[in-house]
Amino acid sequence: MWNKSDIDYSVYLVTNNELVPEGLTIYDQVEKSLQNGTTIVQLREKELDTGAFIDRARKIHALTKKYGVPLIINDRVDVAMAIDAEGVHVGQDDMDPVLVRKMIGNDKILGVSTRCEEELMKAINSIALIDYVGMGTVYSTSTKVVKRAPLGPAGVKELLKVISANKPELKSVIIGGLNKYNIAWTLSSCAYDGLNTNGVAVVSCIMGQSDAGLETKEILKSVRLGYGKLVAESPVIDIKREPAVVHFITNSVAKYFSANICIATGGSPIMSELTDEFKSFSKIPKIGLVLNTGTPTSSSLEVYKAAVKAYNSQMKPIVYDPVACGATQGRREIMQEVMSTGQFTVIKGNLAEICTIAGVDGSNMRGVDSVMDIHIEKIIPIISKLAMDKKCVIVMTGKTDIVVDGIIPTPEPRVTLVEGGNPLMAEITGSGCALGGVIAVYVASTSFHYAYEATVKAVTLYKNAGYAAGKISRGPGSFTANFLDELYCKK
Ligand code: 3NM
Ligand code: MG
Repeated sequence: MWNKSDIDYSVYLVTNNELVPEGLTIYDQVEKSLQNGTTIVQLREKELDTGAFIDRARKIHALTKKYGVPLIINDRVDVAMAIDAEGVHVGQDDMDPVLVRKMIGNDKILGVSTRCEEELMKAINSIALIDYVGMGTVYSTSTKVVKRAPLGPAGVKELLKVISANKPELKSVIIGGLNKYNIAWTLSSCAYDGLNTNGVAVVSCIMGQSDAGLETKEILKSVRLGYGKLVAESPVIDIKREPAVVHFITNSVAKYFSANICIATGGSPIMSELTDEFKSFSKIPKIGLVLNTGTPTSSSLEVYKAAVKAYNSQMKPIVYDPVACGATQGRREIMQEVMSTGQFTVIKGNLAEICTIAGVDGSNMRGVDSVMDIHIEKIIPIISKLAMDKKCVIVMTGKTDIVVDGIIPTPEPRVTLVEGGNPLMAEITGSGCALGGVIAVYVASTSFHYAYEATVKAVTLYKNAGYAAGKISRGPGSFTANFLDELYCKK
């Protein structure tokens, strides 16, 4: 018999048979995940006929029982009753929770999906004795078609406030686009405001992985870090008080200039491509990585991947600059490999680079306007979608820099256009690359939750310094010196 108040919702695995990699089965995935710390399982089947659904549910139930974990059936009360599962989960368009409760009795777990305050209040006030609510979508997801904008951590916090004000004993889990990288950040953001959800519900980041056991372990670690408020908050970005270290993996042309610019803006640069060091660098408290793939060699990819893994594992920011990533097939492949290795905090690129990453043709995006060199109304939706999909901040550089927030959509991504600069910036080599370092200084100086604000600050500083330096310079030589001075004085 289950004591409902003791159910551990920390890692709530929702199955999806379609995501299971070739050569593995749903049973392999669920069992490996159970062995490594999943605390509750929901069987979610959208295609199976009733007989096959019951058959699968019985097999999954045998596994969950073996590991002492409750099994929840999505939507189908009859299937849950047929196999005597521990509970049922219903969405807003499924059977009324009051009816579900009548059918399953008071001892079973009943969960309901809620997407907004209104649905949450309905669940709170329901006479169905709902045990927990699922709250989502937190971030964009490709596992399920969702019509509403993601809640983001801010939206989650609003819902958690409603629970704590109206029914603090109601359990909750969050769902949608959660992965081993963003779980700690999301939970710590809630914990910082004294709000706690009971767990994270995940699908693709376990079901779709070749090593579901390892991934479960990492997610559990991320959950614990999040509850432990790992991420120090510093809403005021003060780089003078909180100097950051920037680890540059950057192209050979930009190294010297990037290091100088980094120092001028208050950071300490480290240039290293020695993979053995990455792990220990990534443990430095305020460090950010600039990954600039501008001059790749035949062995660079392994260095890039090792760096992404190291910084992701320590939840440290990465600014990715995919220089000329669309120029050749080789560069395109490097970009795709790097992108699939992990999570980035900021991606910075020009029009062509951002379009390449977004997989769209950028040739019709160029405008003729002298202020904006692009069709802003066409490009913003593309950048916004990319930012949401990749759950990061995107900076598109040009005459006007565009910064878009895909980390904390509220509910639409925030967009800032930054004007300024000077044409001489294009006459000195590495000025675009060095901006990545300034962004890293600012982003590493604050917490993940303020990555957008930090990026806007860095980009604005850069444009302002370029503008001021341009006014007093005769050409690229004096501009370089003046630009460095302006950054140094304005930071
Ligand atoms: N429900 P993943 S989002 C099953 O918002 C489900 O209610 C959602 O999958 C909701 O962890 C979702 O792969 C899918 O992003 C979540
Ligand atoms: Mg449903």
